[in-house]
Amino acid sequence: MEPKAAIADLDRRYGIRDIAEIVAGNGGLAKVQITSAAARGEMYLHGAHVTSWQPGDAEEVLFASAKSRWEDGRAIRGGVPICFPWFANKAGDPAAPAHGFARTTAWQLESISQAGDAVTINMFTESNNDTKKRWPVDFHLVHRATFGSELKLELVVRNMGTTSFHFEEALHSYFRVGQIEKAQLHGLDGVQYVDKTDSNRKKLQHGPIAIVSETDRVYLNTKGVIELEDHQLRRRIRVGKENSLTTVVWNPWIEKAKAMADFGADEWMRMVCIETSNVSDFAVELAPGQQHKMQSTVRLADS
Ligand code: TA6
Repeated sequence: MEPKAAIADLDRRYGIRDIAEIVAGNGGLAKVQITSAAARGEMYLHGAHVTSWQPGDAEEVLFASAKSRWEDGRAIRGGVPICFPWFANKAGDPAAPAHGFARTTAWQLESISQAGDAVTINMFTESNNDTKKRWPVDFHLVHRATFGSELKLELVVRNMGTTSFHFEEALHSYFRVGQIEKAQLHGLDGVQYVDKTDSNRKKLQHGPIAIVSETDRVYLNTKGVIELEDHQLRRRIRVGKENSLTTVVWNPWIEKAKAMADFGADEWMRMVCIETSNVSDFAVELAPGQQHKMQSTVRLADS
Protein backbone atom coordinates (compact mmCIF):
# COMPACT_ATOMS: atom_id res chain seq x y z
CA MET A 1 0.00 0.00 0.00
CA GLU A 2 1.46 3.39 -0.84
CA PRO A 3 2.29 5.58 2.18
CA LYS A 4 -0.61 8.06 1.88
CA ALA A 5 -3.17 5.27 1.59
CA ALA A 6 -1.57 3.38 4.49
CA ILE A 7 -1.85 6.47 6.70
CA ALA A 8 -5.50 7.01 5.71
CA ASP A 9 -6.18 3.36 6.46
CA LEU A 10 -4.58 3.66 9.94
CA ASP A 11 -6.65 6.74 10.64
CA ARG A 12 -9.84 4.95 9.60
CA ARG A 13 -9.03 2.00 11.88
CA TYR A 14 -7.58 3.73 14.95
CA GLY A 15 -8.30 7.45 14.74
CA ILE A 16 -10.61 9.25 17.21
CA ARG A 17 -12.21 12.12 15.34
CA ASP A 18 -10.87 15.54 16.34
CA ILE A 19 -8.92 14.00 19.24
CA ALA A 20 -6.37 11.57 17.83
CA GLU A 21 -5.72 11.52 14.09
CA ILE A 22 -3.10 9.65 12.14
CA VAL A 23 -1.57 11.99 9.57
CA ALA A 24 1.62 12.38 7.54
CA GLY A 25 4.19 14.21 9.61
CA ASN A 26 7.73 15.38 8.86
CA GLY A 27 9.35 13.46 6.04
CA GLY A 28 5.96 11.93 5.28
CA LEU A 29 6.35 9.66 8.31
CA ALA A 30 3.06 8.57 9.92
CA LYS A 31 2.28 10.23 13.24
CA VAL A 32 -0.59 10.31 15.70
CA GLN A 33 -1.60 13.89 16.38
CA ILE A 34 -3.34 14.52 19.70
CA THR A 35 -5.58 17.54 20.30
CA SER A 36 -7.58 16.86 23.48
CA ALA A 37 -8.94 19.24 26.11
CA ALA A 38 -6.04 18.27 28.41
CA ALA A 39 -3.13 18.28 25.99
CA ARG A 40 -1.68 18.41 22.51
CA GLY A 41 0.97 15.99 21.41
CA GLU A 42 2.56 13.89 18.69
CA MET A 43 3.87 10.34 18.42
CA TYR A 44 5.51 8.85 15.33
CA LEU A 45 5.32 5.17 14.40
CA HIS A 46 8.97 5.56 13.45
CA GLY A 47 10.65 4.56 16.70
CA ALA A 48 7.32 4.90 18.62
CA HIS A 49 8.76 8.34 19.10
CA VAL A 50 6.93 10.99 21.12
CA THR A 51 8.00 14.34 19.66
CA SER A 52 5.65 16.82 21.33
CA TRP A 53 3.62 17.32 24.51
CA GLN A 54 1.86 20.51 25.53
CA PRO A 55 -0.47 20.22 28.54
CA GLY A 56 -3.38 22.70 28.69
CA ASP A 57 -2.26 26.03 27.27
CA ALA A 58 1.37 25.56 28.33
CA GLU A 59 4.29 25.98 25.94
CA GLU A 60 5.94 22.93 24.40
CA VAL A 61 7.71 20.80 27.02
CA LEU A 62 9.85 18.64 24.71
CA PHE A 63 12.74 19.86 22.58
CA ALA A 64 13.03 18.83 18.93
CA SER A 65 15.95 19.88 16.74
CA ALA A 66 15.23 22.04 13.70
CA LYS A 67 17.88 19.94 11.93
CA SER A 68 16.52 16.51 12.83
CA ARG A 69 16.34 13.86 10.11
CA TRP A 70 12.89 12.40 9.45
CA GLU A 71 13.59 9.27 7.45
CA ASP A 72 13.68 5.48 7.65
CA GLY A 73 16.80 4.16 9.31
CA ARG A 74 17.65 7.47 11.04
CA ALA A 75 16.86 8.47 14.60
CA ILE A 76 14.75 11.57 15.21
CA ARG A 77 16.78 14.20 17.13
CA GLY A 78 14.67 15.35 20.03
CA GLY A 79 11.44 14.30 21.75
CA VAL A 80 11.77 10.88 23.40
CA PRO A 81 13.94 8.38 21.51
CA ILE A 82 13.73 4.83 22.88
CA CYS A 83 17.12 3.26 23.53
CA PHE A 84 16.80 -0.55 23.44
CA PRO A 85 18.13 -3.23 23.83
CA TRP A 86 21.50 -1.57 24.54
CA PHE A 87 22.49 1.94 25.59
CA ALA A 88 25.24 3.91 23.79
CA ASN A 89 27.69 1.56 22.10
CA LYS A 90 27.05 -2.18 22.09
CA ALA A 91 29.75 -4.01 24.02
CA GLY A 92 31.87 -6.10 21.67
CA ASP A 93 30.03 -4.96 18.55
CA PRO A 94 31.38 -1.56 17.43
CA ALA A 95 29.41 -1.68 14.17
CA ALA A 96 26.09 -1.94 15.99
CA PRO A 97 23.91 1.21 15.94
CA ALA A 98 24.32 3.44 19.02
CA HIS A 99 21.45 3.14 21.49
CA GLY A 100 20.10 -0.01 19.81
CA PHE A 101 17.61 -0.49 16.97
CA ALA A 102 14.27 0.39 18.54
CA ARG A 103 14.51 4.11 17.71
CA THR A 104 15.00 3.45 13.99
CA THR A 105 12.39 0.70 13.72
CA ALA A 106 8.94 1.12 12.13
CA TRP A 107 6.63 0.18 15.01
CA GLN A 108 3.04 -1.00 14.71
CA LEU A 109 0.07 0.86 16.08
CA GLU A 110 -1.91 -1.40 18.45
CA SER A 111 -4.60 0.91 19.84
CA ILE A 112 -5.67 4.47 20.67
CA SER A 113 -8.07 5.01 23.56
CA GLN A 114 -9.49 7.89 25.51
CA ALA A 115 -10.21 8.05 29.28
CA GLY A 116 -11.60 11.40 30.32
CA ASP A 117 -9.34 13.99 28.71
CA ALA A 118 -6.33 11.69 28.50
CA VAL A 119 -5.47 9.80 25.32
CA THR A 120 -3.42 6.59 25.39
CA ILE A 121 -1.51 5.25 22.39
CA ASN A 122 -0.09 1.73 22.31
CA MET A 123 2.59 0.82 19.79
CA PHE A 124 4.63 -2.37 19.61
CA THR A 125 7.52 -4.06 17.86
CA GLU A 126 9.01 -7.51 18.21
CA SER A 127 11.95 -9.66 17.27
CA ASN A 128 12.43 -10.73 13.67
CA ASN A 129 15.25 -12.04 11.44
CA ASP A 130 16.80 -8.59 11.26
CA THR A 131 16.83 -7.91 14.99
CA LYS A 132 18.23 -11.38 15.64
CA LYS A 133 21.30 -10.63 13.53
CA ARG A 134 22.31 -8.13 16.22
CA TRP A 135 20.51 -9.54 19.19
CA PRO A 136 19.52 -13.23 18.98
CA VAL A 137 16.54 -13.26 21.37
CA ASP A 138 12.74 -13.39 21.14
CA PHE A 139 11.10 -10.28 22.55
CA HIS A 140 7.93 -8.23 22.41
CA LEU A 141 8.22 -4.50 23.13
CA VAL A 142 5.38 -2.08 23.84
CA HIS A 143 5.55 1.69 24.19
CA ARG A 144 2.39 3.07 25.81
CA ALA A 145 2.13 6.85 25.87
CA THR A 146 -0.64 8.70 27.71
CA PHE A 147 -1.13 12.36 26.82
CA GLY A 148 -3.02 14.37 29.42
CA SER A 149 -2.24 16.86 32.17
CA GLU A 150 0.80 14.66 32.65
CA LEU A 151 2.76 12.67 30.06
CA LYS A 152 3.07 9.04 31.09
CA LEU A 153 5.41 6.76 29.16
CA GLU A 154 5.53 3.01 29.79
CA LEU A 155 8.07 0.73 28.14
CA VAL A 156 7.10 -2.91 28.49
CA VAL A 157 9.52 -5.69 27.51
CA ARG A 158 8.37 -9.31 27.36
CA ASN A 159 10.70 -12.30 26.97
CA MET A 160 9.02 -14.49 24.31
CA GLY A 161 11.81 -17.06 24.31
CA THR A 162 12.96 -20.01 26.37
CA THR A 163 16.13 -18.51 27.90
CA SER A 164 16.75 -15.42 30.02
CA PHE A 165 18.21 -12.30 28.46
CA HIS A 166 19.69 -8.99 29.62
CA PHE A 167 18.83 -5.62 28.14
CA GLU A 168 19.43 -1.92 28.71
CA GLU A 169 16.73 0.66 28.16
CA ALA A 170 16.26 4.41 28.22
CA LEU A 171 13.51 6.93 27.54
CA HIS A 172 16.04 9.46 26.22
CA SER A 173 13.84 12.51 26.82
CA TYR A 174 14.89 15.92 25.45
CA PHE A 175 13.38 18.75 27.52
CA ARG A 176 13.07 22.26 26.20
CA VAL A 177 14.52 25.03 28.36
CA GLY A 178 14.60 28.80 27.87
CA GLN A 179 18.33 29.10 28.48
CA ILE A 180 20.40 26.24 29.86
CA GLU A 181 22.61 28.46 31.99
CA LYS A 182 19.46 29.61 33.84
CA ALA A 183 18.27 26.08 34.62
CA GLN A 184 19.04 23.65 37.41
CA LEU A 185 18.25 20.00 38.04
CA HIS A 186 17.19 18.98 41.52
CA GLY A 187 16.81 15.48 42.97
CA LEU A 188 20.24 13.88 42.50
CA ASP A 189 22.06 15.35 45.47
CA GLY A 190 24.23 12.67 47.11
CA VAL A 191 23.88 10.27 44.17
CA GLN A 192 26.93 8.61 42.62
CA TYR A 193 27.45 9.05 38.89
CA VAL A 194 29.74 7.98 36.05
CA ASP A 195 31.17 11.02 34.28
CA LYS A 196 31.43 10.07 30.60
CA THR A 197 33.24 13.33 29.84
CA ASP A 198 36.02 12.42 32.30
CA SER A 199 37.13 8.87 31.46
CA ASN A 200 34.05 7.37 33.13
CA ARG A 201 35.29 8.39 36.57
CA LYS A 202 32.81 7.75 39.41
CA LYS A 203 31.88 10.92 41.30
CA LEU A 204 29.34 12.08 43.87
CA GLN A 205 26.72 14.74 43.13
CA HIS A 206 26.69 17.63 45.57
CA GLY A 207 23.58 19.81 45.46
CA PRO A 208 21.60 20.68 42.33
CA ILE A 209 23.10 20.21 38.85
CA ALA A 210 24.03 23.32 36.90
CA ILE A 211 24.97 22.73 33.26
CA VAL A 212 28.12 24.78 32.62
CA SER A 213 29.97 22.56 30.11
CA GLU A 214 29.48 19.33 28.14
CA THR A 215 27.59 17.06 30.50
CA ASP A 216 27.17 13.30 30.02
CA ARG A 217 26.51 11.48 33.28
CA VAL A 218 24.93 8.22 34.33
CA TYR A 219 23.46 8.56 37.84
CA LEU A 220 23.46 5.19 39.54
CA ASN A 221 21.01 3.37 41.77
CA THR A 222 18.53 6.24 41.94
CA LYS A 223 14.73 6.13 42.00
CA GLY A 224 14.24 9.84 42.71
CA VAL A 225 12.04 12.43 41.08
CA ILE A 226 14.01 15.00 39.09
CA GLU A 227 12.91 18.63 38.98
CA LEU A 228 14.16 20.77 36.13
CA GLU A 229 13.91 24.35 37.34
CA ASP A 230 13.81 26.82 34.44
CA HIS A 231 14.14 30.44 35.53
CA GLN A 232 13.88 31.73 31.94
CA LEU A 233 10.53 30.06 31.17
CA ARG A 234 9.45 30.34 34.81
CA ARG A 235 8.49 26.70 35.13
CA ARG A 236 9.52 23.43 36.70
CA ILE A 237 9.37 20.15 34.85
CA ARG A 238 8.98 17.19 37.21
CA VAL A 239 10.15 13.79 35.97
CA GLY A 240 9.05 10.84 38.08
CA LYS A 241 9.76 7.21 37.37
CA GLU A 242 9.12 3.57 38.27
CA ASN A 243 11.28 0.46 37.80
CA SER A 244 14.23 2.56 36.73
CA LEU A 245 17.50 2.59 38.69
CA THR A 246 19.58 4.96 36.55
CA THR A 247 19.10 8.50 35.30
CA VAL A 248 21.23 9.91 32.48
CA VAL A 249 21.77 13.67 32.19
CA TRP A 250 23.12 15.02 28.89
CA ASN A 251 23.88 18.31 27.22
CA PRO A 252 26.37 18.30 24.30
CA TRP A 253 27.43 21.94 24.88
CA ILE A 254 29.27 23.90 22.12
CA GLU A 255 31.77 21.57 20.42
CA LYS A 256 29.66 18.38 20.41
CA ALA A 257 26.69 20.40 19.15
CA LYS A 258 28.76 21.62 16.20
CA ALA A 259 29.85 18.04 15.44
CA MET A 260 26.30 16.69 15.16
CA ALA A 261 24.88 17.05 11.63
CA ASP A 262 21.29 16.69 12.82
CA PHE A 263 21.55 19.30 15.60
CA GLY A 264 21.71 23.11 15.35
CA ALA A 265 24.99 24.71 16.44
CA ASP A 266 23.27 26.83 19.14
CA GLU A 267 20.55 24.38 20.13
CA TRP A 268 22.56 23.15 23.17
CA MET A 269 21.36 26.34 24.89
CA ARG A 270 17.71 25.26 24.74
CA MET A 271 17.67 21.60 25.79
CA VAL A 272 18.72 19.08 28.37
CA CYS A 273 18.17 15.33 28.37
CA ILE A 274 16.90 13.64 31.51
CA GLU A 275 16.73 9.93 30.73
CA THR A 276 14.71 7.43 32.74
CA SER A 277 16.73 4.30 32.26
CA ASN A 278 18.24 0.98 33.30
CA VAL A 279 21.76 0.97 31.92
CA SER A 280 25.26 -0.20 32.66
CA ASP A 281 25.42 -2.28 35.87
CA PHE A 282 21.66 -1.84 36.16
CA ALA A 283 20.78 -3.66 32.93
CA VAL A 284 17.67 -5.79 33.42
CA GLU A 285 17.66 -9.58 33.39
CA LEU A 286 14.39 -11.07 32.17
CA ALA A 287 13.39 -14.72 32.50
CA PRO A 288 11.34 -16.55 29.82
CA GLY A 289 7.68 -15.50 29.79
CA GLN A 290 8.37 -12.59 32.14
CA GLN A 291 7.84 -8.89 31.45
CA HIS A 292 9.38 -5.73 32.76
CA LYS A 293 7.70 -2.32 32.71
CA MET A 294 9.66 0.92 33.13
CA GLN A 295 7.66 4.12 33.53
CA SER A 296 8.38 7.83 33.27
CA THR A 297 5.86 10.49 34.24
CA VAL A 298 6.33 14.15 33.31
CA ARG A 299 4.41 16.98 34.92
CA LEU A 300 4.64 20.77 34.82
CA ALA A 301 4.74 22.76 38.05
CA ASP A 302 4.95 26.53 38.16
CA SER A 303 8.28 27.80 39.57
O1 TA6 B 1 22.37 9.87 26.57
C1 TA6 B 1 23.57 10.51 26.41
C2 TA6 B 1 24.27 9.95 25.19
O2 TA6 B 1 24.56 8.61 25.35
C3 TA6 B 1 25.50 10.80 24.87
O3 TA6 B 1 26.69 10.10 25.07
C4 TA6 B 1 25.29 11.23 23.43
O4 TA6 B 1 25.92 10.42 22.55
C5 TA6 B 1 23.79 11.18 23.29
O5 TA6 B 1 23.40 10.07 24.03
C6 TA6 B 1 23.22 11.19 21.92
O6 TA6 B 1 23.44 10.01 21.26
P1 TA6 B 1 23.01 9.88 19.71
O7 TA6 B 1 23.36 8.46 19.34
O8 TA6 B 1 21.52 10.13 19.65
O9 TA6 B 1 23.77 10.90 18.96
